Amino acid sequence: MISTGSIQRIQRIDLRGADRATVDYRAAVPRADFDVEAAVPAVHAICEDVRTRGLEAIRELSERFDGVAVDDIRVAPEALRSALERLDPDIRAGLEESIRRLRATCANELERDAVTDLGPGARVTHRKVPVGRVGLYVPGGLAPLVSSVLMNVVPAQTAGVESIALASPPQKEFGGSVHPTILAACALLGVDEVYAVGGAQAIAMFAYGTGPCAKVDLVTGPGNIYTVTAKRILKGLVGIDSEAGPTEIAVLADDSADPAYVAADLISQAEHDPLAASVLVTPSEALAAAVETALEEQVAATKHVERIRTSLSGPQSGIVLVDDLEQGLEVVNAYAAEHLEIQTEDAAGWAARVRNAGAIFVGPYAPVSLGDYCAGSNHVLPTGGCACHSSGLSVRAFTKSVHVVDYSREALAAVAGHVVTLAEAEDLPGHGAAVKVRSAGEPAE
Ligand code: HSO
Ligand code: ZN
Repeated sequence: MISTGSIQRIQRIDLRGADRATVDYRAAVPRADFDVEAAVPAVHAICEDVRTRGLEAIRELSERFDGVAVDDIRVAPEALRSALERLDPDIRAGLEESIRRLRATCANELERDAVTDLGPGARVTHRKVPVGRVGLYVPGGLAPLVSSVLMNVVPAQTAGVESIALASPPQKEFGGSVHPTILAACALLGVDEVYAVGGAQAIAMFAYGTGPCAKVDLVTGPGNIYTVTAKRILKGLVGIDSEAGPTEIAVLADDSADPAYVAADLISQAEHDPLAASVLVTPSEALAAAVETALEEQVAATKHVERIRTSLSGPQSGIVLVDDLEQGLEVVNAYAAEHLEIQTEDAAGWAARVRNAGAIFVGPYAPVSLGDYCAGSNHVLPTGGCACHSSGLSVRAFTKSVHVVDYSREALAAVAGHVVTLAEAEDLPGHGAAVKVRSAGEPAE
């Protein structure tokens, strides 16, 4: 099924004529080698080190992995203030526009309490409660992802989270502090608890409560193999959002798509990481060929050409040829990409039929990079196929719900017989007794 493609070119995967009843589309479209299980032993050792030796371990791990000694892991308030003062005005304007759009969508996502009256005096309320304290992770890595600060903080603030801490790797060139643009974004949003700690040790710090950082209830944010693995290991001790690993883009396109747009969008996500995945799914041989040509031209003109070439020519990227858009839809639903673009005739119609994707971008004027910065949607999204069961960050990710049960004496009496019967059916008579004791001495009806 997998056909040609030299090491330097994007591979082609030909699914035309495949037996749709038996083909395993998930296996046919390969993913990056992002083996969380394989990283567990090393990351477990880091987490244990932080748990048992605390701040001392964090300092040593920062020296080892970030190449910088950090005395005070908490960023001083003055550093946050001065980063904002020195922020380039154009970057500030971009951040403010992004915040404005995110706040608008987040405000609209806020869920009300659901109050249900089940009879006179019988009320159940599904109450929405913000998580108390969250730890937000913002990667440093190959690029300081300042936009990820907004994507984490705005939904948390809109949900009403009272205590927000943020961690990002210490940067050698900034004296072991967090990247100044990230600090400026924190200051812009009023987040003043910021730690210069990266990788698995940051997730462990949040989960255990280490040094000056009190334990959090929930950790969110994207990251590399180490942070994702730490989240998997520490899940339970803390809540986590989805596992967001190397970025992925899938494009479902037909002859109506502009090959220059498709190529540019595939490149935009390949730019993140040599492990990033860029996948085009199309029934059009002509589009596939035109996108290959456009890729050749556009990649040569990019700044991070090596990284992009590695990602596009890697086993996790490819052009998937299908018989028709129906089959293409099956492929993209099975693949469950972090980002899915639909560049077809009637793009909205096809988009409505997608079940699995972290976020869907409809038509020629909704590129993924719009969503990365300024669409008003969130860019912290499930990767690695997790979009079939998980969602991206939103206000809901920072909100819990609790059922509040409020019954009067009469309302309890009205349903007491059923409770007693069901308790007896489960051979748990003590359950029934807890209801009967409340009607003892009441006149029989
Ligand atoms: N595409 C990344 C997010 C990002 N892009 C941040 C640019 N900056 C994962 O959704
Ligand atoms: Zn991006």
